[in-house]
Amino acid sequence: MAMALERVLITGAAGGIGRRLRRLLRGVYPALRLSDKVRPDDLAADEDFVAADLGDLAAVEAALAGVDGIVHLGGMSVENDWETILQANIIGTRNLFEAARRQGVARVVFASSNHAMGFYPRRRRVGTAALVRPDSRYGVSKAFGEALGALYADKHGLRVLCIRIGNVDDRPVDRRRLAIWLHPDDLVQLVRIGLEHPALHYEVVYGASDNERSWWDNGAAFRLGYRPQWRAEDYRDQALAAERGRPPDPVGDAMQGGPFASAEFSGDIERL
Ligand code: 15L
Repeated sequence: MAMALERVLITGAAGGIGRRLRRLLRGVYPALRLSDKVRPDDLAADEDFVAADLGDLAAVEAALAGVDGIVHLGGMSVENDWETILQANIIGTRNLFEAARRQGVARVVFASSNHAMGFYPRRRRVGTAALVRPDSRYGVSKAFGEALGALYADKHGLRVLCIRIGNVDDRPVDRRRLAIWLHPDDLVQLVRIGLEHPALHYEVVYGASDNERSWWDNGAAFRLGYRPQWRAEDYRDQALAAERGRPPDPVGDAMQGGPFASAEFSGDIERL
């Protein structure tokens, strides 16, 4: 039996995934609140929006007053300098979980990323029990968010689902994305598991559609009832065509994180 939630908050509502999700979750829960640093330019008159900078704990707490479930998409969604990652993703995520605890929020769905595991080679199949191997400062911040989620679940009783999102788009756009693509409908399915599954305590799952080339073992998601409806291979020809003429990237092409792994690389490729 699914748990009934009254009010759900989406942070990062003005971002790429946030914009899609707020349309797809409209009407699913009695009330949907949106938050971001800036007001989305396409906000409808009947949408409930609260501006909040994730770096400001009091503002975050105010944004999630009266909420019983959160989909936390806010923060930096790509690599950046340490200071930016520290503020947006480390302090920001700490503020989010701490505000959730203070306000008695029951559930948090944390948008983690494949980049928490991006330094695993593509030839290796990884599940959620493997050690984290971030490919970037951004990936480290996502691993931190997952650890924080575990702490708030174990110590304070929140129910937390961390989704290591691959790449959310209408279709997979290149070879790497054929392995990690996540259709928005399948993302909604995972988010709803996080917000509604009655037995959820703390889980990490991969956010991927039904991708033949996937290098992830997503048993944890399947055990929670996830049944992806979209197949990356249906878009194979277009995705592979986009690769033509692309210069080789020895590190990025071998690692799951792709360009996030090869950016600023000064390590030993033989030891990876
Ligand atoms: C991510 O985590 C990013 O948010 C997204 O912009 C993509 O770059 C994606 O990973 C990816 O790995 O393709």
